[in-house]
Amino acid sequence: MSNAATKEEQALVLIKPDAVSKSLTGNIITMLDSTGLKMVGAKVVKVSKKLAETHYAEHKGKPFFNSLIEFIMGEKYTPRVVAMVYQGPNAIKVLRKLAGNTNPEDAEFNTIRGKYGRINSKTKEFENAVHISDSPESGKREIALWFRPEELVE
Ligand code: FUP
Repeated sequence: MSNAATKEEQALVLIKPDAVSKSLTGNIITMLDSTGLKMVGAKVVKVSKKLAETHYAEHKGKPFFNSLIEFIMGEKYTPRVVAMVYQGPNAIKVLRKLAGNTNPEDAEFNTIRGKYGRINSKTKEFENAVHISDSPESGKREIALWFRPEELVE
């Protein structure tokens, strides 16, 4: 019997180059783990142009697309992205609430983006620390892009 209240889901979580550069990886993982969800995959990735453009395909053509690609490829800070998969009941909803608003200036202070995100005063870009899949379907699509099945320990 399916039960929406306890749906087991997987989400791709990325700690982006801004947060990795600020040595926030540990703090962010502590916040992610405090949800009670289970980390089933983790690695450091240097993001290729192909991976960046496929991951952000839905934003192709938007004014911020090119800077988004450069940002996740590490051309502004470090080329290190920490990629993880979290799993558990309602993982997407729980993690996106914890991440906070896409615009870090609008994010609640107790969220990851509220604590650690900023709008870059020079470039006006959102440096919002994390990416979280926005639906179970995008979770599946994104996890398949970033991880091989044998890299996940469920
Ligand atoms: P989110 O699902 O919260 O990560 O947000 P989106 O998928 O809408 O956006 C992905 C990334 O595009 C954001 F993390 C930052 C960037 N973005 C902008 O720079 N400006 C915008 O207006 C919207 C998104």
